[in-house]
Amino acid sequence: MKFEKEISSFLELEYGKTPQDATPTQLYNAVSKAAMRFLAPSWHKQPGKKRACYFSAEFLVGRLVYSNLMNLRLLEKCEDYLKQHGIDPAVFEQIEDDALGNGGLGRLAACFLDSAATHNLPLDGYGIRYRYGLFKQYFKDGFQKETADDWLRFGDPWSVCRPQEKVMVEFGDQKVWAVPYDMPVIGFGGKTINTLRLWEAQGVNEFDFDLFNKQQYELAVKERDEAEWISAVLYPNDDTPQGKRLRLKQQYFFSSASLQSILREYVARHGEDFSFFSQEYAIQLNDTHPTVSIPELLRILMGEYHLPFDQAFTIVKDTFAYTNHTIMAEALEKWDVNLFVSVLPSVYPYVVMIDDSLKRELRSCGILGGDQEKYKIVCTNMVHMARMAIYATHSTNGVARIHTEILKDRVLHEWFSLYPDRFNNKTNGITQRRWLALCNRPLADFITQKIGDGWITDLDQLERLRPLADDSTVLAQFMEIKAEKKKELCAYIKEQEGVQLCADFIFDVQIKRLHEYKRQLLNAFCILDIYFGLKDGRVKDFYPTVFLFGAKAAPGYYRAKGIIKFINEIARLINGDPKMKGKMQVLFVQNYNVSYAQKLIPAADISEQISTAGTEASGTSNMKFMLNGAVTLGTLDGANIEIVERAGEENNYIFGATVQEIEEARDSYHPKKLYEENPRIKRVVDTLIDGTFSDGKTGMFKELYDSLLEGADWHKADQYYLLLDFIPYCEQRLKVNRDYADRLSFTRKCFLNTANAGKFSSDRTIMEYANEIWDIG
Ligand code: GP0
Repeated sequence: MKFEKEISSFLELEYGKTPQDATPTQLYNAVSKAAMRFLAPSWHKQPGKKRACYFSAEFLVGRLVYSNLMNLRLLEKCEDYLKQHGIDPAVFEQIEDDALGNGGLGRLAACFLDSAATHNLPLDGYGIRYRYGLFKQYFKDGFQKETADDWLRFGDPWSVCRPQEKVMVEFGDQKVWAVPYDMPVIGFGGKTINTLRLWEAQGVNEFDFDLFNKQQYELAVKERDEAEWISAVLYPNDDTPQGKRLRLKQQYFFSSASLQSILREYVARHGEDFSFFSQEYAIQLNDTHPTVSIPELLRILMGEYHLPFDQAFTIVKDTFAYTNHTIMAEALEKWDVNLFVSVLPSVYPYVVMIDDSLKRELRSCGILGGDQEKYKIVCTNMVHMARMAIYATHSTNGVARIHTEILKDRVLHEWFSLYPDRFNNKTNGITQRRWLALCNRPLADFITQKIGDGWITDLDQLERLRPLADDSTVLAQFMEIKAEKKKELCAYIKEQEGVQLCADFIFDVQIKRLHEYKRQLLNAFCILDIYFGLKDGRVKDFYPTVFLFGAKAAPGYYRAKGIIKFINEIARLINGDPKMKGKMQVLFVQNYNVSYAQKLIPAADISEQISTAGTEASGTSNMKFMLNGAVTLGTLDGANIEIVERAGEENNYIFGATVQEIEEARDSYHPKKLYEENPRIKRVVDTLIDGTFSDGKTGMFKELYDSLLEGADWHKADQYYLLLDFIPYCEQRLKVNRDYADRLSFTRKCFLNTANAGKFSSDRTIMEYANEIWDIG
C-alpha cells in the first residue's frame, strides 16, 4: 500500500478518524506506524557479519518522527500529505522528545547509531527502556522545579515489543524478566536498518486467579511493582554517579539481559563452541555504566558453559572495549563491596577472579606489594569499575585528543605505562543529518545548491565551500539564513517562554548541563560586568546582544540550582532595566532538550564553550554550533582545540588559561587576592551577597560566594578558576562584539566554521571505531 494510504487507513481503523479530525497524537501514531510498515522488509540482520554492540545506560535520541521520515526519504511525502489535509507539517512538534539520556553521553550514543546505520555498519544499541526519562524542568520564581517525563503518553509507535525474547535477570534478592523493545535505527536512504534494543523490567509471577486471596494478591502486586521499579526512571545525574543500590541494579539489569540475548543468538548458530564469539561480536562500553557486563560474561561462560578461566577471560578481553568520557575524579564509578555483594552475590566471585588475574599479571611485571594498590579492582572495600574496564578489555579510548592525552599522562597514567597499546583516541562527532539537514533546512538547501548534497553522508565535502568564503553575495545569503533562523527562534521563544527577543541582536548561546566546571557562573558574571560597564560608560559601542542559556541541573545539585536562580535574577534585572532596552537581553529557557537545541543552535552567532581547561572531555554542542555557522568563544579544552585547529584561531575567540597554565597556577592560586585587587571582579562577585539579588532567603547565593572565595571541606576556593579567566573572558567577549559590527567579515568567520566542520561528523568517528576497535569496517 502507498505510504499516504497506509496513514489514512491506520487513522480509520485505530481511531475512526479522518486526517482532518485526528488529534496530533493520533496523526503521529498513524504516520509512524505507516513508516514502520514501509521499513519492515529491510529491518533484518545481515547474516555472517560481525556485529558491534553499543552498551549504554542512555540513548538520547530526541524526537524520532521527522528524522526517521527524512532517513526513509518519506519526509516530503508526509509533509505534502499533511498540507493536502490542511494540517501544518510542524504538527509533530507537540510530540515531546523521548529523553532517555542526560546530556552529551547519551546524545553521542544516538549520533553513533545514526552514523553506523547510514554507513551500513552493523551496530546495535542496548540499553534501558526507562518508564520516565529525564525530568522536565520549569522555573517558579526563578528556581528550577522538576516534573516527571511521561514520554509514553503519546504512544510509542517506533518500538516493537518482543515478549518471546524476554530473558530472566537474577539479583541476590530478586528475579525479574527483562522484556526487549526494539526500535529501528534507520540509516540515511533507508537501506540499512539496525536495532536499538531497550529492556523493560517486569515481574516474574503471572497473577494467579485460582490462588486469589487478599494476601497473595498483595504479594503479587508488590513483586511486580518492585520489578518494574528497576526500569522506572533515569538517574538525573550527569557526570556524577550516585552509589545507589537501584542504580547498580539498573546497570546489571541491562548488561545481563543484553549479554543473554546476544549469547542466545550465538548459541543458536554455534552451539557451545565459543571460539568464534569475539570474531562475531564486539561490545563497546559507553563509560563504566555497563562495566558489570565484564564479570557477567565471565560468569555465564564459566558458570553456565563451563569454560576455564583463561579461555573465558580471553574471550572477554577480545570482545569488550571501553570509552572513558570524563576525567572528573568524582565521576569514576566505585561500588561499595558490601553493596555489590548483596545486589550481585553470584557476580562478585568473578570480579575477584579478574582482580586475582590482574595481581598475577602485575607481579609478572615486577609490580609488587603497595605498588599494586592503585591498580587493584577491589581496593579499600570498593570495586573500581574503570580499573576493571581497562584491565579486562583490549581498548580504552578518550573522546577528544586532549582528553586522551590527559588520560594517558595523568588520570590513568599507571595503566598507560602498563598497557600503552590499549589506549587510543576517538574524537567525538555529531550527525549532520539531525544537526544540519533536519534542524536547519535553509542552510542545508543553500549548501546543497553550492556543492551538491554529498555532504549529507560525507561531511568532508563541506571543504568545497571554502573557495566561496570571499564571495560577498554568498556571504550575504549565509547571513540571511541566520537572520531567518533567529526570527523562527524568537517566535518559538515568545510562545514557550512568553518573552519577546529582538531578532536583530547578536545571539550568544550557552546550552549544556548545568555544572560548575562548565562555568555558566562565569558567563553570568561577565554579563553583569558588561551591564555595569554599559551603565558606567566604560563599555561603549556595544552591539546589542541576547544572552541565552539552557540547562538542567541535577535535582540534588544545590549549587547548580543556585546558579540557575542567579542567572534568572540577572535576567530579571537586565530585562527590566529601561536603560538596557535595545542593548541587551538575558534569557534562561525552560526545559532545554534535544528539540530546543535544534532551534537554538541554527540561530546562534556565538557558541559559549567556556569550561575550565582540562575538564570538559570533548563537548559536542561545540561541533553543532560550528556546523551551523557560529563562532566559538571558548577555552582550549576538549574538542574546542580541534575545532579551532580546523576552522582557524582567527575565526574563533579563544581565551583563558591552558591546561598547563592551570596546572602551574594550582598551588599558588588565590582567588581572594584577585577579588580584592580587581574592582570589576569584586563588583560582580559581590552581587551574590550585597543585596543586588534575592535568592529567596535560601542561602544559595552566599554558598556560591563562599565556594569561590573560601572553598569547602571537599574543595579549594574557586576550584574551576572562574576568577582567573574572568578578565580575559570579558575582553574576548567584547572583541567578538566589536568584530560583529563588521557584518561581512564576521559572516566570513561563521562561514569558514561551517566549511571546516567536516571532521566533526560522527560518521568519521564511527568509522574509526569500526576500523580500529571493532574490526567491522
Ligand atoms: C561525560 F562522564 N559526559 C560523562 C558523563 O557521565 N556524562 C556525560 O554526558 C559527556 C562529557 O561531559 C562531554 O564532554 C562529552 O563530549 C560527552 O560525554 C560524550 O563523550 C559532554 O559533551
